[in-house]
Amino acid sequence: MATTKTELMATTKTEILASTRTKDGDDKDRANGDDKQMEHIKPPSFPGSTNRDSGALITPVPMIKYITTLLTLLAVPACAAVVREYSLNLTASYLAPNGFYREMFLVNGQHPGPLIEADEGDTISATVYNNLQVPMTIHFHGIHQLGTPWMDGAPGVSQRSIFPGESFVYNFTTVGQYGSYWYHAHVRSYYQDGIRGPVYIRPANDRPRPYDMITEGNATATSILRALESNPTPLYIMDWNKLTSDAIYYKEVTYGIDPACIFGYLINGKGRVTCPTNEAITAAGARRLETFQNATGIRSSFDSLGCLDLSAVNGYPGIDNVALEAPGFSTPCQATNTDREIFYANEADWMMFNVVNMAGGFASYLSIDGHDMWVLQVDGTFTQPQKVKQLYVGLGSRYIIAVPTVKGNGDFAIRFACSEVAQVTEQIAWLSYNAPTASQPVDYPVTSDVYQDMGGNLYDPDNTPTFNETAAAPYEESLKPPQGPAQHTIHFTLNRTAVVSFSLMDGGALMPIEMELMTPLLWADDVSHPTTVDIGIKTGDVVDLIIDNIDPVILHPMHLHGHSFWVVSESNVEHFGYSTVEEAIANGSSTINLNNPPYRDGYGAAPRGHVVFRYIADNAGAWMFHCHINMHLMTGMSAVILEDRAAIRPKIPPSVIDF
Ligand SMILES: [Cu+2]
Repeated sequence: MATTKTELMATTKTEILASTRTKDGDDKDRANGDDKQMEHIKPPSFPGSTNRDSGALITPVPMIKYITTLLTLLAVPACAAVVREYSLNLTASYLAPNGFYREMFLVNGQHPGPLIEADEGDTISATVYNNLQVPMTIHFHGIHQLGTPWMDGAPGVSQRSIFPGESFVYNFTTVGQYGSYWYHAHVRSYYQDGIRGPVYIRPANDRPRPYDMITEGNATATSILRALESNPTPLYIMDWNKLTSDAIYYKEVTYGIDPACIFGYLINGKGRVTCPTNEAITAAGARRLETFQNATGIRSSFDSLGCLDLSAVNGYPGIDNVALEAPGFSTPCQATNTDREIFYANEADWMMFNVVNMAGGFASYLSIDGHDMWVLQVDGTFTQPQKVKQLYVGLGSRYIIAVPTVKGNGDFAIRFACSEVAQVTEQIAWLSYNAPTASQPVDYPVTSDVYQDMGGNLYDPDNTPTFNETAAAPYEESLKPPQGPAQHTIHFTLNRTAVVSFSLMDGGALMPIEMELMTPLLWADDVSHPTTVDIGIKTGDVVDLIIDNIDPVILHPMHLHGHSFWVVSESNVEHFGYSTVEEAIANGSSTINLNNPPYRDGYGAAPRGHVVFRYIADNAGAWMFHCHINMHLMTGMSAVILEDRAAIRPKIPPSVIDF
């Protein structure tokens, strides 16, 4: 699927493949030899490319070293690390993935963008061509950018934006990382418009895998799983809006309202709008109505797309719903019959899915009618396997699941139901045992066991195992957090300070969206902004992040750049209550787990609860820590943690600083 080429090269080309800014206007000068170090190749032609001169030079490739390396590779094992080159061409289009046309963004002419794949240890070199009319950066979500913090794609933090007509080369190693990741725009909320796609890194041969535990030692089954692992089936969930993200943001800041709802989900970029009865929505949303009433004292209701009437939160009784343009309030639900995704299981004994939540706002519950799911990896780490029928899919998080097939006849629904208070909405894909056909299965199947309703509620909770995030410790038992006191403890409070104002810093300081256009904090002279944490973290230090969520309704999915972390304490009913982990241990806190905690790069902080993340500062840089709900990030719920900046500052390539 990837419209890319993979070049076999040794891994010592960083200085040559370092990011290079090109503009159509200065291509000629470079081609005339003003940069003698580089040879150039013509870029591939792109579907949907609108305004780029096909002769523009883009990716510098060191030809002599390339040939030398090819010769060298003849003598080395096939598994040697290589540089995998990708081109990501960003364009705008006008399409209707759910049956309703709107402006949207594409990567290489598609949404989601093409798969970027590698073997563990490879180097990825991805050239981004910004043919949009807005600035852009790409963040490789979950990739640590070990030693290359300037490739992290956080505008105003680790790089300057790629402006329209420009390109930038993201060049980084995958050493030490495997499994499922994704890439997405990190400027404003543009990934919700379509700038998002998957990254998959096949694990090294010597990684311990938990497959024997689920196959009970059956060598054939284990080898099947091992084979499936090289190319798991994509199962990407993404939310979809009626308006562009800029239009939504404009309404937020102009009217001071929170259009929290979506126009429905897409799965692998496909889906349709369905219009359940109001009775069905209200039944599935009973839990949400109760939660909302407990928090606000108001009995709310749902619109025809399952969106909870949030006038009370918005502070507008009798809100102007036309101005809000929440889906359904402005226009009653209209069903469409656009295609859904279909997977054909045929005679396979197992399916393996790569589940990625690429949404801009919502977590969801996944279940597959009539099937069990074995959860094998979470956020790029093999975990103690769990056999479940429902999986909570956190915003930004990734899960590798193995599904034993049932080999019946018929079509089984793969269901994603929104888990958030704001909306009852569901999208389905199909797992089919029928012969592939051009026609789509019926709307709602009843051919098999259905475990959850469109609100994610279980029909039979006592007999339906669900994924236990807290218990999903790494399979490699040595992957434990450092014991003893941390060198640094940072306390954060998640709070909604106004209708469209979300804070993370104690004291309520907000990160302004204008930060995106400022000199990146990675090398800026002035780092005194109130959302920058500059406390002298040195390489090797242990850092604890204590996060209390005082919001009564919203779970905030917190994402840390540059690191994975252990979730060493969590609660959905109480705040942490101590100033350090040490103090909590000394006082006999029951929520601390330093023995076998989950290892993640994103994790939800429950309303009225807390989480504590512990990580080792092994990656000097300037790292964002933020809520992954785009609207919260854009209105302030973000911080930057500086880590041994002095050590990395001299290593930043001039091409990045001068970009
Ligand atoms: Cu949030």
